Amino acid sequence: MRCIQVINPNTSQAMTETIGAAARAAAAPDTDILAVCPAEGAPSIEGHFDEAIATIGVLEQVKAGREQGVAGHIIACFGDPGLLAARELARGPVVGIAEAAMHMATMVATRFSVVTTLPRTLVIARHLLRQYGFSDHCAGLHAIDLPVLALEDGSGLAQRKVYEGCVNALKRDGCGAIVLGCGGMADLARNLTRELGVPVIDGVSAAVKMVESLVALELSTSKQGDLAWPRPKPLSGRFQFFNQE
Ligand code: 5HY
Repeated sequence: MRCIQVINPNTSQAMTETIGAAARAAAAPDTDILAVCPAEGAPSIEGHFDEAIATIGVLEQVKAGREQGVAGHIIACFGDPGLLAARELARGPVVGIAEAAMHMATMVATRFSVVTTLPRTLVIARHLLRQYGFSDHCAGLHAIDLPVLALEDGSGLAQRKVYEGCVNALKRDGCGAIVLGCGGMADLARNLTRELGVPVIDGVSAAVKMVESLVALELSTSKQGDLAWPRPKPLSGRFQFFNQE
C-alpha cells in the first residue's frame, strides 16, 4: 500500500473533504489517500496574497508528510502555490493540480479552455500556462465570478455556473477539452464530461494518477540542482519548524 498526501492549501475542512473524496475516487485500490490542509492560513485562495500565505502551510504539510513516509504529494489548489519550494523539501514526487490537468488536457485535445472561480485569479492561470509551456494549447480562460467557497455552500449555484461556463467556453473558444480551475471543482468532472460529451479534467484526479505513475516507475524529485534539499541554515521565529528533523 502506498500513501499519497493530498494538500488542500486553504483551511476549508469542507473543501478538503471534497478534494479527498475525489482523490480516493481516482486512486488505485492499493493507494491510500491522506487529505490534509494547513492548521492556519486562508479559508480560500483568491489572489497572490492568499497564495503567499498558503504557501507556508503547504510547505509545513509537505515536511510533515515526508516525515510520515508518504510516497508523494499533491498541491490541490489551481495556482500550484509553493510547488518548486515543496519539491526542494520532498523526497517523493510533488505534483500541482494545475500542471497535472494541463498536461492531461493536451493528451486528449489540441486546445483546452480553463473555467475557474474569480476573474482576479485568471492572471495566475495565465502565468502558469506560460511557465508550464501550455500557452499555445489554451484556447480561453473563463471565470464564473463566484468566490471559491461558493462551491461548498450547498446552493448548487456555483455548480450551475461551472456548467454554464463550460458550455460558453466550448461555444466561444472552439476547444476540445475543459480544465476545471479549482480544487473545489474536483467532484464535478465526471458528470460534466458525460453531460457535455467532451473531456472535462479536474487536476486532483489527474495528479493522483500522475503521482501513482511516477511512484510506480520509482521516479522521485531530483536532488540534483535547484530541487536539492534546502541549504541548512538556522531559520528563525515561526520558521524554526523547518529546522527540526
Ligand atoms: C483553488 N483557490 O483551487 C483556488 C482556485 C482559484 O482556494 N483553491 C482555492 O480560484 O484560484
